[in-house]
Amino acid sequence: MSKVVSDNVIELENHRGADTRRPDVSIVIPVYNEQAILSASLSDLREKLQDADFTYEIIVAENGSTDETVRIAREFAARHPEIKVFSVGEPNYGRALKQGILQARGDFVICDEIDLCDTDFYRAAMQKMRDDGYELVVGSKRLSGSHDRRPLYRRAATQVLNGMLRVAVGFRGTDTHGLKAFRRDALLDVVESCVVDKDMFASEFVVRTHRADRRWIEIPIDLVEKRPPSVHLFRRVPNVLKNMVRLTGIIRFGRDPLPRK
Ligand SMILES: Nc1nc2c(ncn2[C@@H]2O[C@H](COP(=O)(O)OP(=O)(O)O)[C@@H](O)[C@H]2O)c(=O)[nH]1
Ligand SMILES: [Mg+2]
Repeated sequence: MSKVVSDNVIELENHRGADTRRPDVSIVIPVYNEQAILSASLSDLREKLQDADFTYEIIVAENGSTDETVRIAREFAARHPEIKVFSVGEPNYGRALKQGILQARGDFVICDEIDLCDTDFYRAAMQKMRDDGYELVVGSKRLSGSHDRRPLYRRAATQVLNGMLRVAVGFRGTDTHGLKAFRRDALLDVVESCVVDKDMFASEFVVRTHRADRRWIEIPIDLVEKRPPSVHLFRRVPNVLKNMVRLTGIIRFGRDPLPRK
């Protein structure tokens, strides 16, 4: 089992394995009940990264799966030292992503999803960070030049979320979920300052980066998912709304209107 060192720090299962050099890039992938595609996706990703001009680790950030995900991930990590796995607690996308980022050792962090594994984004984002000095690169589904192949109701949901974020916390971009890449040193303080979890952590991170006037940019992506989402959109709505209220209170008024007990 992974060892929980403190609330935000988890010791990864094979962090102390053979591969002790710090990689250029840490790829953080939250996973939940992904037994159907996990092994094939990780194999495919390793293959696509064979000619990358950076070294990397892949951090599989699991929580709450009830299927074979954890066993498959551990077996994979046992065979490949650049793959790390941790698995702690209840299903919570934002918490897994944040913990994965806090464990990352690379100069750059790329946040991906197991149904995407978009290495074209990695290359484009690395160029923006290394050559043009950007600190955060968001892969946006909503820019001109992007292709969003999801069903209409999910594209509409992204627009509704963006609209709420614009009104509530002054969001200035076109997307907060999904693919992101950033310079770890430059944005670790922003990650640490985030307070909401689940689906809204990713939005809070992007919004706080904008508000802190860091160097950010959005680039278009071609979004092709390997399968529909594991948790239905409508089941996520109550938490998104609750965390939107919390985020608004904290960012605009410096106070959590729904403090946790
Ligand atoms: N650790 C963790 N990962 C999750 C959870 N829910 C979704 N994920 C992962 O987050 C990524 C995106 O999830 P997906 O179901 O495709 O939802 P989408 O972002 O709306 O497309 C995938 O890699 C999922 O396995 C969760 O509760 N915990
Ligand atoms: Mg998806």
